[in-house]
Amino acid sequence: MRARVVPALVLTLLANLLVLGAAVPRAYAQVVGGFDFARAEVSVTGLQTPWAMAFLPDGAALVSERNTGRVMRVRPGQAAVQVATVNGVSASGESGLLGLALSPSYAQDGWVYAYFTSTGGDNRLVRFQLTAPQTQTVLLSGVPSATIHDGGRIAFGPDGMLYVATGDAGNTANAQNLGSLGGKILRVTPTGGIPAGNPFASSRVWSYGHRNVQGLAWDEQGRMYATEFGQNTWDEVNQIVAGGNYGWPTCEGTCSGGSFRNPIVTWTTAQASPSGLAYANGTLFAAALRGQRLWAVPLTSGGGAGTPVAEFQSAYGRLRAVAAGPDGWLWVATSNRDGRGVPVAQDDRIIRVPPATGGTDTARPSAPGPSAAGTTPTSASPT
Ligand SMILES: [Ca+2]
Repeated sequence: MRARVVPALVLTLLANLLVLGAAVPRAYAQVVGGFDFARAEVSVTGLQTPWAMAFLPDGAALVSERNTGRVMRVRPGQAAVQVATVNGVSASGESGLLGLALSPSYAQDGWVYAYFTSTGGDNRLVRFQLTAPQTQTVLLSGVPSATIHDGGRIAFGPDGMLYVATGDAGNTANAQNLGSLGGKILRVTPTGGIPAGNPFASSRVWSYGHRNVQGLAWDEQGRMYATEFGQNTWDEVNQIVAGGNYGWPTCEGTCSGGSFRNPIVTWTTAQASPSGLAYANGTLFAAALRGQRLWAVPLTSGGGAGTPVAEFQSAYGRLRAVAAGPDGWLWVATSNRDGRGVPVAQDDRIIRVPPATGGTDTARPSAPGPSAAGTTPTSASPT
């Protein structure tokens, strides 16, 4: 009797699944990580290689432009306004004006932090206030620079310290050299000093063995994550711990038997080449350059990764930055004018994705149009 009932049940279930599958609207399938990708909007256009976004108390975003050295203020549906220029930016290849962050107490102190490749031949960190934007104080200098692998993301952690992602600057030996600031994630005080609690004595180094880190994010439990570009094979998302050695240049991707920390996610460099990273709703969002997509990575309760889901695949071209906005929307910036993309007239753009539960927005009816897919690699290891 059971033997007959079970197949019948299975058939009924299968039939229901087929019907459901046919009835499920496309929009439903595009709700990922709490955001409704079917309702994404192009909110800002006409930027020149935006690299980082940081939100002001009034909801506008400051955006760094890599090649111009400009800091722009943007609001959805409005033209971008230049509010500062970072002094002494040297932009070449992947280098230039990169990371941007606001003080956690911005409303009181007004500090804007920027990380850039300088005409002095290093990568450095400065801060300034928008009321006197040309008065810029160098907080940290001497980070190795090159036309490739400059890292560049900066972000304040939940501990109030500033984290600075660097790259090996094309010299792989920097990554394992604790005396070099290259190939590291650094942790510094809001004035660039060495905070209490760093893992190595008298050092700004928080983690090492990195090739090129351009994305930093923290989950609700304060766990830290970073994206990292692989060389030819494996890109990585790592959970970052104090003093951790993430393997480069000995290990790319996952390696067994060593003392290195393995990534929680790997992708081929064609699938990803991940730059910016954001966290929202139990999910990491990684902006992929060469992969031309936004990866959503669900996190497990233990801080590991579930199965990543790709959104925006080839819809907007190369993606550089992603941030969870104070408006509840997910903000994503393109990088189609960086010399490796195929820009459309509106580029570069910021696309916003509304939260899945509501977020009716009437101000910006702009319809996103897919851009031309494909890139023209200009270096041996393009990202
Ligand atoms: Ca690694």
